[in-house]
Amino acid sequence: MKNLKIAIQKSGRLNEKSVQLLKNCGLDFENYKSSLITTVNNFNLEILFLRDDDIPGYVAQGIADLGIVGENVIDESQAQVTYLQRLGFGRCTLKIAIPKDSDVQDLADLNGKAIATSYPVILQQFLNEYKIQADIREISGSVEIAPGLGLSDAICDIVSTGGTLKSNGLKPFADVRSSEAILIGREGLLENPILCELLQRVQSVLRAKETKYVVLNVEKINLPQITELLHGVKSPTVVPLAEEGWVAVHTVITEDDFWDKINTLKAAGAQGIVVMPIEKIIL
Ligand code: PRT
Ligand code: ZN
Repeated sequence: MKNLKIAIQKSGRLNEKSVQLLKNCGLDFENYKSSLITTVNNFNLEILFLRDDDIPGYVAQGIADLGIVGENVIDESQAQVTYLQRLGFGRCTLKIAIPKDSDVQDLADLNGKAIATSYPVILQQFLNEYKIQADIREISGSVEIAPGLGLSDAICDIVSTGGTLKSNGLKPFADVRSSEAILIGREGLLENPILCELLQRVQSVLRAKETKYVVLNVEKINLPQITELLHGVKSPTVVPLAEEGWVAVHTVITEDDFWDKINTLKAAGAQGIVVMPIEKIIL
């Protein structure tokens, strides 16, 4: 069968997690920083290492079959690609930010103002939506310094912690769109058996990331209460301990209500709680 090609970022914020995701899917490959392409030894896949901006276009043109890239970059490129899977990393928000002492108070105040950005397409769509006429100044990097240099009244840029804004005397003003890394594919690829296998593996890795394997000890008399609390998980495994009257309970807990559940389990008599990461969950 013909190999598929997946494009991932060569270096930058998405590189490490993209490589890690593919490795967690059981793919064996050398991550040579100097090469642009590598072949996976145990799967019908080649990996292309590209600048993130090039990935949507490569996938839309069919030069790569798949890609891992931020939604912000996909939208800005306007490339026609299929969203296959949200990946849960590279989370950030494209925001409009203004100098701390700016007179801009609501969106309408942006009328007639200059906004510096590397995302002119997305910003224009946002301004159109709110019927704002502003002057978009496209710059390719270090957007945060534009107001300080007198190049613009505001900026529109990616924010994650907000530290960069703060250190440049800016404050967030409006959210334009949120973004995370996405697995994209070229159109018409969905039936491909290599993709189906890869998607299944990616999803099992993501599912595992949201869950933890928990082992706890409990006195037998408290067991009904503990199993009741674990309602929602397929019946937990219960193993007798050497100490008379005690058992170990093995179960899986989801990340979102993790601490609540641990605390109620403790209150119900759970002791010696051990929490372990799960590598994969195959349904
Ligand atoms: O070289 P190449 O073109 O491939 O990479 P790049 O330099 O264009 O992109 P890169 O590696 O910086 O980011 C890749 C993707 O990561 C982006 O397209 C986003 O989808 C996502 N991402 C997540 C971020 C951030 N968080 C982020 N914080 N991209 C950029 N930033 C920058 C932002 O531009 C600003 O300069 O970080 C700064 C703000 O960070 P905070 O934490 O100070 O708010
Ligand atoms: Zn880039």
